[in-house]
Amino acid sequence: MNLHVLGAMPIANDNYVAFTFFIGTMAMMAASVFFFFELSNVEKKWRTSILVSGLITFIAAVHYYYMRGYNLDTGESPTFFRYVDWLLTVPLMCVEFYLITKKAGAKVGLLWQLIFASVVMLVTGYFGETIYKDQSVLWGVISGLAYFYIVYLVWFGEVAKLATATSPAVAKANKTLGWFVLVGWAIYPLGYIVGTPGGLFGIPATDLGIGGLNMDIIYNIGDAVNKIGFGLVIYSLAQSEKSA
Ligand SMILES: *C/C=C(C)/C=C/C=C(C)/C=C/C1=C(C)CCCC1(C)C
Repeated sequence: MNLHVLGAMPIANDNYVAFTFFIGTMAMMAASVFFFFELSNVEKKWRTSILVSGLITFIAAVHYYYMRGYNLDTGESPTFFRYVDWLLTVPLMCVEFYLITKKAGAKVGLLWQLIFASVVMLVTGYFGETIYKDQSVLWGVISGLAYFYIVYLVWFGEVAKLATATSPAVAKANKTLGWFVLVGWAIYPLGYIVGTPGGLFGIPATDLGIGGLNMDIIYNIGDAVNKIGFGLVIYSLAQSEKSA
């Protein structure tokens, strides 16, 4: 594979997919610089959380750089890079939940539960998008179950309980992160429905009236909203507790 990773190839005016990969790269890079520089601007107890926010967007920036080149070169979805990126960044988002609730006694076991559910969610989604395309509905449903388990933990389970026990500011931040998981992460199954032949439980995306949308554009929007948004919630939590 000979990728245009240096980006010598121009983006055609009407190539919206390539454009969102380009903007995605820039947005992730800018967000990483922001989080890394702000490390010195937050209290010590928040530094690891802000560092993880920066790592999430930095890992995404590197993957977006490659995905952008791959997509320009082949015109195809960079599914492999996409899932490698998610497999690294989504568990790091789980680490964020663990870090903010650690003070109230979050155990490493809870972190592993979150990470395990996220890996199941992503690996089954990868199966449905690549190896077992014909059974994309089945794999999408299994992935969805793991997704709802994460939603449950954050909204009603151990994470929610610990967040309430930590401090009002952490409880509030956990609520906001919970909305990101419930609404922001729901963007991804939409991309999956649009991009896999099974559609929604066998209804093709075209019949749902969303067939004209592009899977990569939807995933790219999801990543920008969720990776940068997550980091900013953690950042404002750190700022709100600055003088406390
Ligand atoms: C930074 C990347 C993030 C936050 C990625 C999140 C990805 C998901 C929540 C994906 C979920 C999926 C389903 C719930 C069902 C269909 C298959 C997936 C993997 C797209």
